[in-house]
Amino acid sequence: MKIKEIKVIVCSPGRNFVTVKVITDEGVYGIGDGTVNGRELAVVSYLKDHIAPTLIGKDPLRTEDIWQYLYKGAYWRRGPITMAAIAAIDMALWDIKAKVANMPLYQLLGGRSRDKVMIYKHVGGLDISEVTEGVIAMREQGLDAIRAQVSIPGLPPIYGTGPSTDQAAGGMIKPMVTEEVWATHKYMPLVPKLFEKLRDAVGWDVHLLHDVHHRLTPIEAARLGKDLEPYRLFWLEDAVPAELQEGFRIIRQHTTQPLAVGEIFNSVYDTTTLIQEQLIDYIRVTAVHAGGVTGIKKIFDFASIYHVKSACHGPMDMSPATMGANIHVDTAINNFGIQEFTGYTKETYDVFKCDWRYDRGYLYPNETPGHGTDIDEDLAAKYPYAAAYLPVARLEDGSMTSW
Ligand code: GCO
Ligand code: MG
Repeated sequence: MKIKEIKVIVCSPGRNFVTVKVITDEGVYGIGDGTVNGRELAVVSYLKDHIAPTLIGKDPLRTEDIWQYLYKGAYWRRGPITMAAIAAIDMALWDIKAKVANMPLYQLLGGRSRDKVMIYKHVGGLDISEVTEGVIAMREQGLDAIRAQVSIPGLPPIYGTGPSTDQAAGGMIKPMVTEEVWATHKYMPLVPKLFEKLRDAVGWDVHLLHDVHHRLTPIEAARLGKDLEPYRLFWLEDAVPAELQEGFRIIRQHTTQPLAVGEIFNSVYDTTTLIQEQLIDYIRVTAVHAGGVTGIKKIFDFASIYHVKSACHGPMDMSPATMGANIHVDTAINNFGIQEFTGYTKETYDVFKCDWRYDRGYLYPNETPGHGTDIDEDLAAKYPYAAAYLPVARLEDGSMTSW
């Protein structure tokens, strides 16, 4: 079997997605996702100009060798654009391999380790009572794990908290960069009040999560972790900007609050200190941003040695193909923790045909061959690329800060 053609499909059914279709000389094809939110066309060029021509004629079943060929062979290793391009090809090759084996992908990754994949969704709101109502409503929809974010009084709504930044409504990305305002001292006292109210409202059977989105310093994060301990969060996510892995040592010294990080990581080398020193509890890499099925499997297997669990990043800015790949890895590995799943818009589900399914707080892999996601190319063509950017953030004095 040989790779005959590699198509790179860019479409925007509500938001931009970069999709790869690897077609073999025997007619079997595979689908992969290479979407990097706000930087999509960089991956398109990487795939079209620098990868596709080098893979024609290669054996698509050599998934490990092709991964290493693209990783080691580029010389310029790692980075989000390179790793997303490798991921797109890798996901498509695993899709092909599973179709050739006539099995759902999880069978090739070790077989089933669990019956269902627990997910969490997001609730945001302009004040604590609005968030509480949202969490109660989600609980009624069957969710066993819910992430809660609240707007900060005196500041305009920021990421994840209000209608202007509501991902589910697709409002977070804009045709041009918008600027948000951040003030740590206004945020810190508010979050424990939110979770006190939530525990009163929904009790202790439900997992509650919170995303700091890389906004604190280590000692601030340590303080927040301590203040949240009475409410026993499932995790505190991205408490600090994670380039400096050593920052987590300070947080860990001060709090027993479980910690999660990893959505912007793209290789196992971003995680070595964090995992080997057991500074985190959940590693949140995802198939598209960390080198595909091959990439995240390497990271999760490494994490399993150190009691760190998986938690694939999964908002709607990665395509259903990534979600399909994630669900199969989630199903197969032993050290699964949780899967983020915000769901997709109707337009996205129309373009991407999914055999995997969601039901009341849990995801179930397809039993059909492959990772269970396909693309309707004709329909995709009706949703052309539309320039879109994530916001940036400034402190109240106007200086740039982490978004
Ligand atoms: C999450 C993330 C996302 C990111 C987004 C950026 O936890 O789901 O923080 O919402 O902000 O993926 O493109
Ligand atoms: Mg996050």
